[in-house]
Amino acid sequence: MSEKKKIFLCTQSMRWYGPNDPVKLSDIRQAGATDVVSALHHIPNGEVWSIEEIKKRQEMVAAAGLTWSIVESVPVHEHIKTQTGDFQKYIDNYKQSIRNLAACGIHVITYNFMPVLDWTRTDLSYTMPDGSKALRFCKADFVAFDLFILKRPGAEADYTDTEKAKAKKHFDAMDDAARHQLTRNIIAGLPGSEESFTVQQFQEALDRYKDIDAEQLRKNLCYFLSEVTPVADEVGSIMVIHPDDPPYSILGLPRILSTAEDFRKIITAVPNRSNGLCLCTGSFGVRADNDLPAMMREFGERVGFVHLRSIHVDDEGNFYEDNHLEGVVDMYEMMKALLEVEQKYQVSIPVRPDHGHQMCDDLGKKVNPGYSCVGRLRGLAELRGLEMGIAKTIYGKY
Ligand code: DNO
Repeated sequence: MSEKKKIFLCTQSMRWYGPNDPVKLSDIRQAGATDVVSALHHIPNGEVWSIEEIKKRQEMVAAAGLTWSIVESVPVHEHIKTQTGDFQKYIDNYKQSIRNLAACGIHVITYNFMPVLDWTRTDLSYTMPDGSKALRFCKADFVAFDLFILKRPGAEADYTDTEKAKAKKHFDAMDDAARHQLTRNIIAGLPGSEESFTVQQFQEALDRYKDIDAEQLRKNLCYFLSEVTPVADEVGSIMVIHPDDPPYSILGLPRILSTAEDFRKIITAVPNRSNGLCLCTGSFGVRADNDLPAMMREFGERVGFVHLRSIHVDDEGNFYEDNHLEGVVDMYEMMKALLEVEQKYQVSIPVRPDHGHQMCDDLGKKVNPGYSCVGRLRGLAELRGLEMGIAKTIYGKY
């Protein structure tokens, strides 16, 4: 590499949920991030984000010495996913939001196409050996919810006898409070998901997918993309889709972004350059068949945003969120691939430490699960150090 060539590094960002977030913008600045990932959660799903509202948020962030450069997420209305009701109107509104964001200089838009639920966990305060709290997905608890609380018609057919027996044991061991908590953890909406349900509303929402299989859901996604990506191309923005979390079918729902092959299908159907990926290492990483550094290299420029997180996974499909440099994700190889792509295309890719343990002074505080301050600060600090070590070793600079 010649001395004069510029070295491209990651844009270090952190998520901020807006004025109601218990984490302050000054905390994010002190954590060392330069950029903020945010969304206008107060605007109802499906409505246009006006320039005025975008600017208001942008000014708040700028006043703290930070830049709002990534949206996570402009939510995709359920009617667009199921292609029912007013879906065309919601698509038109989405296009306008893309234009308005671009007019304000915001060009990275995260979204997901997971039916009904965004990300799913069963336990929001799993105690780690060091006393910090992690988010966890326990398969048997999830199956217990499905079979004995939701009582979803046909659910029995989705599980083996062993899984059912284990779920029954877990269910019997829970008191009413534990069952209530489990239900809330699954359907009351984790931070960032724009929907929240009662058990009955939840079953109704699932029923809307009765006749939609993965093939149909993919078609609906590709239709949506064929409408919005020409607008994003025109205004120089990128739409980055977040993978399924967890990366397999749950509750009989179709899933269409759990593997590299899934993303290949989406970009083959809609090759527009703004059809991008939010490479979430924690979501894809739950599957041993996802080679994350290889995905980073293969999808290259289409990776418009990276969530860096690791997980501990066991043989039964349980996982908990691990420290950023531990667990099954090889963060060293991932960061190397990320830096390679940045040099190859001469771009700086935004990354954020995804989630973090609730720890130190945050224990006992009211926090958005996964989004407390200190755990993410630890994550970002570790990731920044890793990046510096690799960049200095390979490119001689940081
Ligand atoms: C969870 C997040 C997701 C993500 C959406 C993107 O912590 O990664 O909620 O923001 O799926 O639309």
